[in-house]
This record gives sequence, structure tokens and C-alpha cells, in this order.
Amino acid sequence: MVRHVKTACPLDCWDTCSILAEVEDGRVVRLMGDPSHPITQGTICSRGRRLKDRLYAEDRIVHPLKRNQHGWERISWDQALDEIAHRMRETVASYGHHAILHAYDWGSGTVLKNLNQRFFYQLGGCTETVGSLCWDAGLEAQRYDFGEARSHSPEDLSNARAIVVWGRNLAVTNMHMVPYVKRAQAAGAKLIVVNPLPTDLDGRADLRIQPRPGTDGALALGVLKICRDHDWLDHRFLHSHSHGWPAFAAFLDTLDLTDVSRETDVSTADMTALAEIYGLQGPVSTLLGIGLQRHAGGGNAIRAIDALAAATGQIGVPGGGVNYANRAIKAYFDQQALSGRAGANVRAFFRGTQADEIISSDPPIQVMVVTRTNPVTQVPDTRRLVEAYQRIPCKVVIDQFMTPTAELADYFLPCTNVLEDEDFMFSTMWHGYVTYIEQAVQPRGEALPEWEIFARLADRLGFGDAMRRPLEEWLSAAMRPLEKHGISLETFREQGTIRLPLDDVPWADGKFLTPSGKFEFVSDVARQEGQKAHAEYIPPHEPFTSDASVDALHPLTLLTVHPRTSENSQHRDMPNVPEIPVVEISDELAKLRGLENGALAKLWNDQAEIMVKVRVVAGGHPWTVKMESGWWGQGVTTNHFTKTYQADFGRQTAQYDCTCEIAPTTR
Ligand SMILES: Nc1nc2c(c(=O)[nH]1)N[C@H]1C(S)=C(S)[C@@H](COP(=O)(O)OP(=O)(O)OC[C@H]3O[C@@H](n4cnc5c(=O)[nH]c(N)nc54)[C@H](O)[C@@H]3O)O[C@H]1N2
Ligand SMILES: Nc1nc2c(c(=O)[nH]1)N[C@H]1C(S)=C(S)[C@@H](COP(=O)(O)OP(=O)(O)OC[C@H]3O[C@@H](n4cnc5c(=O)[nH]c(N)nc54)[C@H](O)[C@@H]3O)O[C@H]1N2
Ligand code: SF4
Ligand SMILES: [Mo]
Repeated sequence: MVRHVKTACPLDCWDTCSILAEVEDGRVVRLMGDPSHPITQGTICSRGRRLKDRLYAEDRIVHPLKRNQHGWERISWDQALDEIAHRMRETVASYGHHAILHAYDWGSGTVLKNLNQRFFYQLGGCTETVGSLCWDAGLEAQRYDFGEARSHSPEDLSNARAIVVWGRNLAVTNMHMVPYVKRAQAAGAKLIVVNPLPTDLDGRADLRIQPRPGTDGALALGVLKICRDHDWLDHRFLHSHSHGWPAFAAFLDTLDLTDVSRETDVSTADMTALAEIYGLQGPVSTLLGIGLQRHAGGGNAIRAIDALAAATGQIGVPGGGVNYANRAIKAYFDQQALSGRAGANVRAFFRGTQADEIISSDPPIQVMVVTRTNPVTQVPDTRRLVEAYQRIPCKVVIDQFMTPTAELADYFLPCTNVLEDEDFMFSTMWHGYVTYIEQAVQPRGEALPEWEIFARLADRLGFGDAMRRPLEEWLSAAMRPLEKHGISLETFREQGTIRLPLDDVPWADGKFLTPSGKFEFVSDVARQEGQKAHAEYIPPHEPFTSDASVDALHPLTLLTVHPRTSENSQHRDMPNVPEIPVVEISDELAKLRGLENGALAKLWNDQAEIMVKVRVVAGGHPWTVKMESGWWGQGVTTNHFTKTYQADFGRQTAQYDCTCEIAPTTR
């Protein structure tokens, strides 16, 4: 008998699709988009569809493993958990809680995953990874400016007269936004793409701006200066709803547009064209990407774009907004009810610099538990990270596959795939629809839900009661803030997908969550936190030379962007991944380096060297090399090349702040 089960994609993605699983005789036979989902409307991407391949993959690990001197041996859950619990107890007694490291990220974003942290807090504390490999500089920037990062509803894009896709690889990373863009364009909206690299949207764009990577802060400030010089400003907004404009305007006066043009490689004509869009052709909806803030001045760049949009009247109006994230969603879920941190003795290591922190740690890390992340491919400076991890005497990885991180471990604990779980999924990246996850099939082999793994460990450590509740209770506790909106777990289960009571147009009432209650061009909070009070341009860490000769040291920027067909590293085991990675370079650079389309080349910098295949693309910032991240092979990952530089805000890594060189080679 065929059954349709409604589940959701747990991947860290803008779109948060609901999925229909076709189940026959206890087996998932097909995954389909859910036509009833208002945003994703029956389509899912290949990453979503491959959740089924990951479920049934032959190399998925479905039994606990322990490393012995000959390699991995299969052991029972009891043995694995007894030994790990013993190790933890001894570690706490001899070194204290901080000698246990919980390294986690958002490889799966469902609600019950918050119980992972609960385990370590109920244990009494730990060292845990904080900061971001992903998007925190931008979140902090918008906290300074608006009080919180909020996005317009996708439907509101129809009110825009211009759409600026600024550093978001929309068609690849946020594909369900594309129909909204197309509909807005059909209704007359202009499309502007600001990205150093060519993107799939470029063919549809009315204006393409390809700045040197890491210089968007200068670009936005320059464009705003042009708006100010022409008085293309919204004086009503500036007067009634903003704070600090006179001081910020005085700062703009000190900018020289010729300098901005030289720094960004964007002509003053293009800057003026963009200024006309913001100043004269609104409402403008800005769709910010995350890649753009993985640079030294990433947070300030987002503040500068916020300022440009605010001063020209794009905030709180239909069809406007600087859409980066949607943190308003957080208010509808009580994550604390699950993670329950109160009283725990927690030390923080930053995700990006964890290697150095582990190496110099006092007390030294004795046990590491890795959940929902594959740091060996995803954290900058892989070589240093592996060196640090190798010093940790006991490493436990909870995953579904033998990733390069798991290969370093002493214990591998197999967790369930989302199709084997009951849970629910929300994300604060974009739209306000959340989906209930019904269990489609029984777990394969001995795989366990992660909460069950931690509950069993807690049983052994004497606090099982704090980790064991009926699933309904956990789910209801997480949803409690929705009760006052008349949404219970039962309604959620019945409806499958619900729309959160969010505003279509944030800040329409002109009331912001900042201390002044206004949009803050100048932020005392930023100043108190040791940041610049207003947006300024912060140049890349890596010295850039406009001398593109091979003699100049690594004159090219290496952008290790998100892969088209994989979620970070999660689909690297799937077919069609070339053994030699493909890098994209502009036709101009190809000519300069004597490289033809399809040629083999050597790509290197001071940290790594690798053989690549060249794909020559028309246009793009000429001194930029694109290589997809999440890849591993030839003994290296993309992050062997990247540095542990931090962006300006939020302990955000600046892994796109990276230079390289490329030259022809033969195999
Ligand atoms: N297919 C796919 N989709 C994904 C993911 C995936 O791995 N694969 N990952 C998900 C996750 S975790 C995230 S965080 C999001 C990320 O979503 P995006 O932000 O769209 O993706 P990124 O690859 O981080 O970078 C986006 C773009 O930023 C551009 N960029 C880099 N530096 C600069 C700069 O200095 N200025 C400007 N203007 N542009 C710049 C890059 O050329 C790239 O096109 O995507 C999510 N969706
Ligand atoms: N050079 C470079 N580095 C980057 C980026 C980049 O663009 N360039 N992007 C950065 C960004 S935006 C992000 S978000 C990070 C992502 O970094 P990660 O979150 O580490 O990346 P993933 O490859 O998604 O790894 C998730 C792992 O969790 C496993 N997993 C899946 N479901 C579960 C589960 O339910 N439980 C457990 N325990 N494990 C599970 C998967 O098999 C996979 O091994 O990478 C960052 N690193
Ligand atoms: S990865 Fe994103 S677009 Fe693809 S199915 Fe999952 S949520 Fe949807
Ligand atoms: Mo991310």
C-alpha cells in the first residue's frame, strides 16, 4: 500500500521546503515537493530529493563503531555509550567540565536537535563552539541598525519596482525566490545583480555590477554619497524614523568617489546608475546574500547597504526592505525550553578559531563530541584544525556518513535521517512557514534519533530524567509561544504547514527595536561593543594587488562559494562529482594566464596546492577565482586554502578573504 507522508527538508537552506514522501511497504520510494506549500509550491531541489539516497545509501553507517589499532570495529550501543559515559565522568572529575568539547553546527536544523545542547548543559557544562562560519556578521549589523534582522514576506516582492540581488546566489541557494523575481520583473520591476562572479540571474538583469570581492562597503557608501549629493533622499524617514543621520552624512562628505571606484573596480557611471535606482526608482527590495559578509568588513558592508536603503526610503514600505534573515521567527519558538542552559558552566570556543583554542586550551580538551557538522571540510584552515583534533584523546562523531571529520574519530555513533524522525522544522533565513515532520519509515539498522542517543548517555551519567520526556512534551514546549495565536501541536500536526503571524512588511509602523526606537545610522550599541559607531569601509585582510602578473604574490581572490548540487559537504559522496575540482575564471584572466576552457591548472596559495580543471566564463570580476566549497579530494579540502580571519562583527569567519594564484600545468 502506498502512503504519503508529509515531512520537511532539514537542511540549512533559505527555502525550508515541505516534502511528500511516498512510502510503500515501509520503504520510501519517492520524495516530491508538496504542492500545498504556499512558497515552495510542489518543487524541491536535488539536495532535498537526495535525502532519500542518503537514507538508503550503501555507505551510510547504521551501527556504532569504535576505532581499534586495525581500523573500525562494530560494537553494541551499550558498549559505546558505557565507554563514552565513563570517559566523560572521568574527564569531569579530573579536568572539569570545560575539558569536554561539544562542536556543533546546523547540518540539520530541526527543533529537537536543541536537545543535544541540553545534554551538555544538564551535565553541568562543557566547552562549546560559538560564533559563525555562516552569517553572524550580517545579523549583528542588522541588530545595530534595526534592532533585529527581519525580511519582507516573499509575496511582498510583487510591490517592488526594483530588486537588487546583492551577493546572493539566488538561483542556486534560494531557488524558490526565482519565481517571485520573475513575476515582479513581468510586472515591470528592474533587476540589478551585484556580485563579483557571474550568476544564473545575470541574463535577466537590467544592470550588473561586479565589484572586487570584499569591497561592497565602499561601494554602498559611494552610492549613498551620490544619492546625498543629488538629494535623492527620503527626508520624512530621515527626520522621523532615523537616528544619527547628520553625523553619518558628514562622514559621507569625506569620501572621494574616485577612490571608491579604484577600490571597488566599479565605474562611477555604474555607481550612479545604482544610486538612481535607490534614489529615484523605488520601492527597491534588496536581497542580501551571506557570501558578501564573509570578508574582513562584511558586517560594515551590510550596515552600509542598510544605510543606503534607509536614507533613500526603502524601509517599512511594501516592496522595500534589506532582506537578509528573518529573526522575527525566533519569537514563535522557545528553543530554551529544549536546550535549557540555566546554571551550566559553559566556555566558548569560536568556530573559526577553534583549532588554536583547542591547542592552547587549559584544561586541555579530553573528549570532543561532534554533532551536525563536518568541520574538517567546513572550517577554515583545515590543516591546523586536523592538527588540533588529533591532540584530543577521545573523539566522538554523531553522523550518518564517514566524513573526513568522522575519519579522525574514536567512536562513530549513527543517527537517524529526517525521514526516520518525528520533529518540526523552521528556519529564520526567509519565509514564515514552518512544517511538521511526520515519521516516514523506521530507522535503518541500529541508527537512533539523536535525542535518544543523548538520553541514553544521560541515563548512564545519572540525569536521564532531565533528558527523557514524551516527544509530544518536547514539541509542545518548543511551540508554546504559538499557543496564544491559537496554534497547538494538534493543529500543527493536522495542518502540516502553518504560517506564522509575521508582518509582510517589517517596520511599517516606523518603530524599531533599537535603543532609540529608530533606524540607527549611528549606533551606541555598536560603539559600546567596540565597533565603529556607523558603517565604514574595512578593506580585505589579504593584501590585494591590481598587478595581475604571475610575479605578484597571489593577486587573485579565491571565492569558495556554496556548491550547486550539494548542501555544503553533505552530497560529496553522490555521483557526478568530478575527481578534479572545477574552478571558474573569467575570460580575461584565462587569456592572461594562458588557460583554455577545460585545461588542467595548478591552483595554490601559501597554505595549499591542488590540481584543478578550468572553466572559462564570460565576464565576472577579472581577478577572482571561484571554487565550490564542501569538496574534498587529493588529500585536501577547499578550506585548506582559507584563513581563520574574522569578519568585523559576530565572530564571523572571513573565509572569502583569501588570495590565490593559478597557472597552467600538465598532469
Ligand atoms: N545549492 C546550495 N544551496 C545552499 C547551500 C549550499 O551549500 N548549496 N547552503 C545554504 C547555506 S548554509 C547558506 S549560508 C546559504 C548561502 O547562500 P548565498 O549567500 O547565496 O551563497 P554563498 O555561496 O555564500 O554566496 C553568495 C554569493 O556571494 C558572492 N560573493 C562573494 N563575495 C562577495 C562580495 O564580496 N561581494 C558581493 N557582492 N558578492 C560576493 C558569491 O559570488 C556568491 O554568488 O545558502 C544555502 N543554500
Ligand atoms: N570555504 C568555505 N567554507 C564554508 C562555507 C563556504 O561557503 N566556503 N560556508 C559556511 C557555511 S555558510 C556553513 S552553514 C558551514 C556549514 O558547515 P557544516 O554544518 O559543518 O556543513 P555540512 O556539510 O552541512 O555538514 C553537516 C554534517 O552533519 C551531518 N548530519 C546531517 N544530519 C544530521 C543529524 O541529524 N545529526 C547529526 N549529528 N549529523 C547530521 C551531515 O552528514 C554532515 O556531515 O560551512 C561554512 N564553511
Ligand atoms: S535544500 Fe532547500 S530548496 Fe532544496 S529541498 Fe531542501 S529546503 Fe528545499
Ligand atoms: Mo550557512
